[in-house]
Amino acid sequence: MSSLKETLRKKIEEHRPRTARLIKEFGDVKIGEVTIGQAIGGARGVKCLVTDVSYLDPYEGIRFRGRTIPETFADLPAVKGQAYPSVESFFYYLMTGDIPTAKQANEVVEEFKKRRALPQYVIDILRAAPTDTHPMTLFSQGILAMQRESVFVKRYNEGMNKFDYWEPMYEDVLNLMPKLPVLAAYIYRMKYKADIHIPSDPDLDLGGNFAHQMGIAPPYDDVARMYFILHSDHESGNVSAHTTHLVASALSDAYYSLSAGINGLAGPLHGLANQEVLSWTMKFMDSLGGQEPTEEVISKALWDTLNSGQVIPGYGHAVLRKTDPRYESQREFCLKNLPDYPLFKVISMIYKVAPGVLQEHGKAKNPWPNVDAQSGVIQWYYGLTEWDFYTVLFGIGRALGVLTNITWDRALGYPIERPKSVTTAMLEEFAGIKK
Ligand code: HAX
Repeated sequence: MSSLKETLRKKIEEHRPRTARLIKEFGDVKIGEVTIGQAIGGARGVKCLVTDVSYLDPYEGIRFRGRTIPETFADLPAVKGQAYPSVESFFYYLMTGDIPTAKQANEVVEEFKKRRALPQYVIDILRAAPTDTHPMTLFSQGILAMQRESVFVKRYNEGMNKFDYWEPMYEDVLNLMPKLPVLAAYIYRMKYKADIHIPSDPDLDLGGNFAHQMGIAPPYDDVARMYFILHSDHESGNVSAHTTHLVASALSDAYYSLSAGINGLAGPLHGLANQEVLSWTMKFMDSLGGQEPTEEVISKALWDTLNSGQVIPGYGHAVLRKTDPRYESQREFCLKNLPDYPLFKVISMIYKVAPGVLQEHGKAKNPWPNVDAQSGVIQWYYGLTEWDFYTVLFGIGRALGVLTNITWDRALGYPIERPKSVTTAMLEEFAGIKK
């Protein structure tokens, strides 16, 4: 058995009594109340999900298993000769909460390599889709197509003890995760690179092989590692994480669950915002007709967007109340690696202007940028200019977090999710305005 699975088993066995005790002895303890505003308003701030994989503080930002982004990058073993850790070492960390040794991380690298080949039937399905199909649709379809391989379904149909559910879920997760970058690279090259494909390189880790199969030279491999880790998890309430968890709660397997989560990520208020940021910025640049952007014209363009009833993509957040540390981390990368790049300068100018515009507009509770405001510039700089593809990159990263979560959901025996709804008339009764 691999060291990851062994460690995970130990952690699960240690954790189970904590969850069981909380339900049995303290199940009636209140952790919050729900208002009418929250019931109508997308359950904002309602505490009704449990995860130990990450926690999002409105003012501090995300912590993965208790570590901030800089701490995570500093503490995980970096890939030899590179600035960032391998995605595989991060996956070990997310799953177990332990920083892996170089040997343990390498075991995951090798395990992922064994499982990453994309079945031919997935390729056939992708190729059968109309050529204008969005890359996110293809990505979701590719994941769903592989559902027939689910180990969980096979074991469930054979008859399995509830306490053993996590093991076949883990197997599905380990089969699915390494295939995602390969699937993504296939979609990318089929759509945008004359359908010419690059075979995977058996010497490379997930990030390295992704860059290689995309056909983008180093240091894009390190960019991919950074990007996937940064986008992995943002606690459980965001649409992609919540959807994946919700679908898995019906004992749907990892393929069904992740495909559903990816569909949620494809919404413009969620992951697709990274595509929207680039398309907004490029339209804005085009409108300048070659003139240098100034803060005044940026401000006008932002107001035009707001006045036409649209959102400023890449700004605002349902939980955060400051600049997203994932934005800051990518900004630092840009300041170090592409400080004079014209597009980065425009994005920096927007950062200077947009929070003030949004404050003056007076609606958004958080006028600061989120992860999506900065990520496209880096991709563009390294030659990935097809912005329709950006959310697929997000999807690979997000899979790390949500697949870890659903493994733990099965380990801790979380039940089928089923909140209660009320009618508008009932709310009027609660409010005391109904006769
Ligand atoms: N531009 C214009 N208006 C905005 C805004 C923005 N960037 N952010 C919020 N608002 C508006 C809302 O639309 C809402 O308006 P109404 O009262 O008319 O409905 C009002 O301000 C209050 O919203 P909020 O409470 O501050 O924000 P929500 O929790 O409702 O929504 C969103 C959070 C991220 C969806 C929102 O800020 C938004 O639409 N941002 C732009 C899209 C975006 O960048 N999405 C990516 C978010 C990060 C993420 O999930 N990445 O995957």
